[in-house]
Amino acid sequence: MQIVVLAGGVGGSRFTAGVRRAYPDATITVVGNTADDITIHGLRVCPDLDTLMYTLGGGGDAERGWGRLDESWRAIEELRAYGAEPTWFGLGDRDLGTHLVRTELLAAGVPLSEVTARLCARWWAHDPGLRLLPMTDDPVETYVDIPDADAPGGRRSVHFQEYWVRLHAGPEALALRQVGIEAARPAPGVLEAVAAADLVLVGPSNPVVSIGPILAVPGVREALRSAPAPVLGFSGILHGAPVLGMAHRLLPTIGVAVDAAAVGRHYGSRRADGVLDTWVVDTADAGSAPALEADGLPTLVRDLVMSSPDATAVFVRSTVDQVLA
Ligand code: GDP
Ligand code: FO1
Ligand code: CA
Repeated sequence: MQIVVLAGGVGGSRFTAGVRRAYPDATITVVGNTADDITIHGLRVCPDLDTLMYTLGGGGDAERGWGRLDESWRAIEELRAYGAEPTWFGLGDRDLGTHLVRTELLAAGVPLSEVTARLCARWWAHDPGLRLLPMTDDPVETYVDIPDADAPGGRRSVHFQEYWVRLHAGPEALALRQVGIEAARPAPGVLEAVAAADLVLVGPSNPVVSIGPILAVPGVREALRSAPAPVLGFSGILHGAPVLGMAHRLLPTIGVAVDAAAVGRHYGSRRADGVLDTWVVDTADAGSAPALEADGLPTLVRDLVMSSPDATAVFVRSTVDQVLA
C-alpha cells in the first residue's frame, strides 16, 4: 500500500507516527513543509523537515517537540557572549551538525530533496518504507506583516520564525506571504507519489503555515484533485482551538474562522474546487458534520487527540476503513 502524508513539524510528526503504526507494511511518503525554513548564521535550517526526521527517527526531543534529544547549547552560548544576534532561535550543538551538513551540500549544488534523503539515510535506516520529501527544492519562506508605528505604512515584515519564536505570535498578523512560492516547483517525486498513492492523508498540521504552503506549491493542488486515491484531511482545530501552537493567531489573517468546519471548507471538497474527499473532525465538533455533508464535503467524526501513536493509528485506520469500504 502506498500512502502520501502532507505534514508540518510537531503535529505532522505525531500524525505520521500514527500512520506508520496503522500501516506497518505500507510505503509512506511524507511531503514536508519547507516554508518555515530560515538561513541563520549562514546555515540553512529546515524546522519541519528536521522535526519529522528526528521524531520519526528516534532522535527528537519529545518534550520540546523540536530539536535533538540529549542536546547541549555551548555553541549558542558563545554567540551570545559575542553578542552575535540573532540568538533567540535556539540552535543546539547536535542540531548544528544537521545544519552544517545540509548547508555544505546545498552549497555544493545538491538539491534539498537529495540532501534530505542523505540526512534521512542516518535517521530512517530502520524504516526503509518511510521517505521524506520537501514540498519543493526551491527556496520558500513565510513572512508575516505586523503593526509597527515607526515603520513605513505602520507595518513591517518579519520572518515567520521571528514571529513565532521571538515574538511568540504576539503581534497581530496583518498579512502572510510565502516568499518564492510562485516560482517553486514540486520536489522530484512529489507529484509521482500523489499520482501513485492508494491513499493521501492531509495531516492535522497548521492549515496556514504548514499545510497551506504545501498546497500552494504550483501543481500540488492539481495533483491532489486528480489523484486516483481517496484524499482524507484531519482537523487540528478541536472545539474552536488548535490542540497546540498558535494557528488561531494565523487563521483570521487568511479569513478562516478558528473552527474545524471552517478549516474543512477552506481545504474544500474535490466535488467542488477543493482537495478533499473526506474531512475528519473531532467528536467535540460533531455538530458541524451535517452542514458540511449538506455542502458536499463528506465528514467523519472521531476522537482526534493524538495522545499516542496507537491513538492516532486508531482514528487513521477506522476513517480509512470507512472510506475504502
Ligand atoms: P509545527 O509545524 O511544528 O507548528 O506543527 P504542525 O503544523 O505539523 O502541527 C501543529 C498543528 O497540529 C496545530 O495546529 C495543532 O492543532 C495540531 N495538533 C497538535 N496535536 C494534535 C492532536 O493531538 N490532535 C489533532 N487533531 N491535532 C493536533
Ligand atoms: N521553536 C521555539 O519555540 N524556540 C526555538 O528556539 C526553536 C529553535 C529551533 C531550532 C531548530 C528547529 O528545527 C526548530 C526550532 N524551533 C524552535 C521550532 C520551530 O520554530 C517550529 O517547530 C516550527 O517552525 C513552527 O512551525
Ligand atoms: Ca511548521
